Amino acid sequence: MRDAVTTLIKTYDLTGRYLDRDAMDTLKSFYDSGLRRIKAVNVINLNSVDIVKTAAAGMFTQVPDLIRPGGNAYTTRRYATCLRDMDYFLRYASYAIVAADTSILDERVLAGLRETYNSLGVPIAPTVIGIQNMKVRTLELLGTDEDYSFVAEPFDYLSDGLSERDI
Ligand SMILES: CCC1=C(C)/C(=C/C2=NC(=C\c3[nH]c(/C=C4\NC(=O)[C@H](C)[C@H]4CC)c(C)c3CCC(=O)O)/C(CCC(=O)O)=C2C)NC1=O
Repeated sequence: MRDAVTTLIKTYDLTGRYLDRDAMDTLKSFYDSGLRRIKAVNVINLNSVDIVKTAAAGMFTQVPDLIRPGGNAYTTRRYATCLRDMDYFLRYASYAIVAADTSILDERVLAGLRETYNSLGVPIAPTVIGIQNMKVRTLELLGTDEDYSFVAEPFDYLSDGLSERDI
């Protein structure tokens, strides 16, 4: 797993360059947003149950067939597994937020997930709705006093990675 600084250094090291003005801008923005990243993750930690529950409730309202007989989240076991998956997405999103880097999502979450979901009949589109609902709820809890726009990134990255849309 990498963070914004190691990713940057790796890029420059590959071509044997000193860090230039662009690199300095990237580093500055990483350090400037550091405290806000920690605050955002703290809010996620304190409200993880709320975020997962609210997002799931929205998802099941938007796609009610999921919890009807024949739906993939029907039965207590599958319902609980669905919420567990959402909790995984949220926890790894919080790691990506402190790292300001999405590589951990490729390595620990997205690798092979689409194939697993396809083989188990877990529908991707509603899962993406659930992930987006978590983003919305997290941003709502954070409020607008400070710039928390970076919070969207890991949720969008997970959504795009699952959908295999171009990112
Ligand atoms: C940390 C990285 C990680 C991830 C992401 C992960 C996901 C993951 N979700 C699974 C199952 C599942 N995932 C879901 C999820 C859903 N069904 C729906 O209808 C909803 C749309 C959705 C919730 C949003 C369900 C219901 C299952 C069980 C499917 C089954 O066993 O039939 C499985 C199969 C094994 C198991 O049941 O545990 C994996 C590996 N495991 C991991 O280790």
